[in-house]
Amino acid sequence: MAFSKNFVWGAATSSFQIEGALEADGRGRTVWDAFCEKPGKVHGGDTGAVACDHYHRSKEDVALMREIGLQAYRFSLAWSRILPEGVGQVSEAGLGFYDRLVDDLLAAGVQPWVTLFHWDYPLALYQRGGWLHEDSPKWFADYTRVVVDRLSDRVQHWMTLNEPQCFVGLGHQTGIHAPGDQLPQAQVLLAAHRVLVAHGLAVQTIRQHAKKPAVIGWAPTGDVPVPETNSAADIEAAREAYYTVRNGSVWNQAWWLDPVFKGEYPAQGLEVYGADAPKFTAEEMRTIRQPLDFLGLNIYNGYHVRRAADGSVEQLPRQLGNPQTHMHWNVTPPALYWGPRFQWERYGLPIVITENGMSGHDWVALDGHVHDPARIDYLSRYLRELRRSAADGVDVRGYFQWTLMDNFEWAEGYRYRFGLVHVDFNTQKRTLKDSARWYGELIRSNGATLPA
Ligand code: IFM
Repeated sequence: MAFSKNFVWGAATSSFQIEGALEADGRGRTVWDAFCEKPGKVHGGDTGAVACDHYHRSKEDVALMREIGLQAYRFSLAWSRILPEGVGQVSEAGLGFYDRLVDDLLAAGVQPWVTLFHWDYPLALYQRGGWLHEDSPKWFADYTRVVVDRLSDRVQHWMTLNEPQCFVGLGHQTGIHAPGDQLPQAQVLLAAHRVLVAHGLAVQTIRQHAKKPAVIGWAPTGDVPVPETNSAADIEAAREAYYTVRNGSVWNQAWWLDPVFKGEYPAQGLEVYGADAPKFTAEEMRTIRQPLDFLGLNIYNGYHVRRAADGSVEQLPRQLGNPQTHMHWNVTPPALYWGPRFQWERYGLPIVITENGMSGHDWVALDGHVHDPARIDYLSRYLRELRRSAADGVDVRGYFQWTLMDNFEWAEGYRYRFGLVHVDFNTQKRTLKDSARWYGELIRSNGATLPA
């Protein structure tokens, strides 16, 4: 079976990674603005100051989306462009930017899929306690209300949070991302809890105030354990690895997804986190568990596991010389089969791949084009696996390639290029890569041009 008739094909970006214009029109500072200013935190001292200058070039970028043939564009809103202090005064200029972007997208025949939060947390709120503050879920809900009041007459697809595992784990536990904190586990888990309540309140806000029927999801992430063989034992070992909570880490699925879909933290997680687990009320758990329309999954890579003779889950070493992207992420296409399948089997919600893609050694060749055969091969291999999961009964509704254009790769600065469109960061010249044209053809055929 091929991709369903209404399957949605798109590409994704996020505000801080592409917009630049950090001081334009009264935008408030974010934790990422401050983090980039700290010596040694971002590769090469790179910052988001200009990025792809999308704030000033959004019309050109929408024209590129149209040229490629995207059906949908997933982008995030910069909270502090809309509310410079995070709460209170609304910036008409900031809101107006997204208002016009939505109009331009619709005029180009591209459906807007809006992510409310993709890591650029307002600095003013961080200084008041950030995600640890007990009011932080309400701050997020109030911001959501402003956005929904303005955009929901045209926007129907919403995602609350992008990759909570990252902005909590990397931002508050290991500190390699903004705001750069290394908190004790109990505080990390408290922040995570507030994040989940914020998600729930935002969903309620969208449902109550959207002017058009809303289609709502969120976009967690995580490497996918791939069973070494198709034996029931190895499949079960992979499933176990995917949902197991490990002490000292927030990199798992169950701690984040069980509350959202089942209204409870996993018992195994409560046990391993022990006294560090957050105190919560039944009402908070009810708030977190709001009906959603889809589960967004950001999936890039996986690792192989099998059931060991002693019954434990054994992670296999990567094979010598296995293919890796420029950023040294293992190329593991079956991750896009097993991830959607495990999540569908456990939570039963339609799946949208909200991110998938690779960083490559891309540059403009002497002939003026950007040849990126590795990306075409990567996407082909992963999408074949996604197609296989659909054929096996997983309800897969859409796919968003990460990312529309080369951009600011967080602590890695500008050195890794994930885009379908090459960006010369000195001149801001955009060049469609070969993969963009390939992807356009794939979209027009609804995936039929993928190899068997
Ligand atoms: O660039 C990031 C994105 O912001 C979140 N998901 C992973 C991408 C590649 O690292």
